[in-house]
Amino acid sequence: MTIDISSGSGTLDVTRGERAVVIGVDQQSRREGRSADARLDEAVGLAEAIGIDVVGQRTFRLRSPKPATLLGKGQVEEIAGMTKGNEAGLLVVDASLTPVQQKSLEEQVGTKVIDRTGLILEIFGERAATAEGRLQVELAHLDYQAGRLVRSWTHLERQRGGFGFLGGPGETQIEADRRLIRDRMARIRRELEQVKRTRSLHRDRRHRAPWPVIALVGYTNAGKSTLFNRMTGGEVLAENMLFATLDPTMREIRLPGFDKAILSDTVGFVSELPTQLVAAFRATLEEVASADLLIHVRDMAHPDRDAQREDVLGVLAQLGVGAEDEAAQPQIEAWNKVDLLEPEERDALVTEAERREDVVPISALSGFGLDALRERIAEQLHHGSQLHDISLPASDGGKIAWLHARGDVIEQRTHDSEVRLQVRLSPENWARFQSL
Ligand SMILES: Nc1nc2c(ncn2[C@@H]2O[C@H](COP(=O)(O)OP(=O)(O)OP(=O)(O)O)[C@@H](O)[C@H]2O)c(=O)[nH]1
Ligand SMILES: [Mg+2]
Repeated sequence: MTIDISSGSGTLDVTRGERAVVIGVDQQSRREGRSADARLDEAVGLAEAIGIDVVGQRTFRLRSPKPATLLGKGQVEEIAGMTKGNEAGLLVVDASLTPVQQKSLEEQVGTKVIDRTGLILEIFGERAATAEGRLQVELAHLDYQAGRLVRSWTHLERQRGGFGFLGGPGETQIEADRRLIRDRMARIRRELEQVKRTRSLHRDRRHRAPWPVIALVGYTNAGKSTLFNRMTGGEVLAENMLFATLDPTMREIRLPGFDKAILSDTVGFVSELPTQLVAAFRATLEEVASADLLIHVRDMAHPDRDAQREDVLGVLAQLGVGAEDEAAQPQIEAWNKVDLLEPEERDALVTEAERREDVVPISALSGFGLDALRERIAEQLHHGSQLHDISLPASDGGKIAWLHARGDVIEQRTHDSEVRLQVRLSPENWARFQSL
């Protein structure tokens, strides 16, 4: 793998229209509850999301992973036959490859090879549209490369027969590369800090208004942007393409009983999201963390809908907005795409949803269920919120700002050095306020 630190483009040199073979790896222990076919389809979808021309696809079953190539010898030969026969210049392996495995496969198959993490980084690198998004992707990418350098370095040491050998030419080069990467990462982190400061100014301004914020979350391609457009009259890109949305978008929506509310469309989640990206997108998903309500949009017509739900909850937990968190915001599940279901299954879901408070069956495409969803959102936002009379020293600007951010400040009066506020707060926020 070549490392081009100067360009800062954050790509692994995959070109649009490149002919590729996509390989699924069926390991019994991995990604439980998913069908191998749906998994392979998702990997093909990821490849197509950056314009790769998928000319062959197949899942290989793996009994025991081989350290050198992951797949067995015969399997690697078959794959080489597939890439040759299809004139493919790229092999996408839907698994996590060690640097050594990636390199050996490149040699034995005779094409470039990228793994799932590399593929997802490619997509994010191509899609990120805002300055912050681009910086975060680049950071994630450098982190990925740095990891690869460290590992190939220990590999080289092993080849040289232990740790006693210092100062070899290979090591010097790798050390130099690592320092370049570290420097560049430090610079990006500083730039990100700057961007974040600007953004939080914007957010403070927004939050000072007592409008509730609702964030759409969900697996990629679940229909978040379609729902967002339906509810806001907006024109966000909604496409049958994985990771169509990368940067969050906010817009005003109308809700019964509210002057105004803000809906936020966000990046979709995917299983085995590279850890570098979870860290990198935490900031982008601050919209989610600071929202008053989450709507988890689910594609109920997808065969792996339950495994996808687990993935989404897992990522939310990693972001610190998991359901286990006591102070977590309420969540509603929007059971989307019910128009695609057989009538019996649709009826069964509708019946189940009627019994539950936290679920609304919808079709973002046809508009079915959207009025019910609006009502449920309004109910949840009002649910249990109460008026509190709070007195604070006028010097406590932090807490006063917090109340404006989290609550609906009805009245605020200053007497000498004391500020009296009348604030409507949800029980969660009241508990949070008391522990400030
Ligand atoms: N049949 C049907 N298709 C839907 C429905 N909602 C969305 N879709 C389709 O699903 C695909 C994905 O929709 P998006 O709104 O882009 O999904 P997303 O969740 O924003 O996806 P990412 O931004 O990639 O995470 C599009 O082809 C939509 O037309 C629905 O209720 N029924
Ligand atoms: Mg979207």
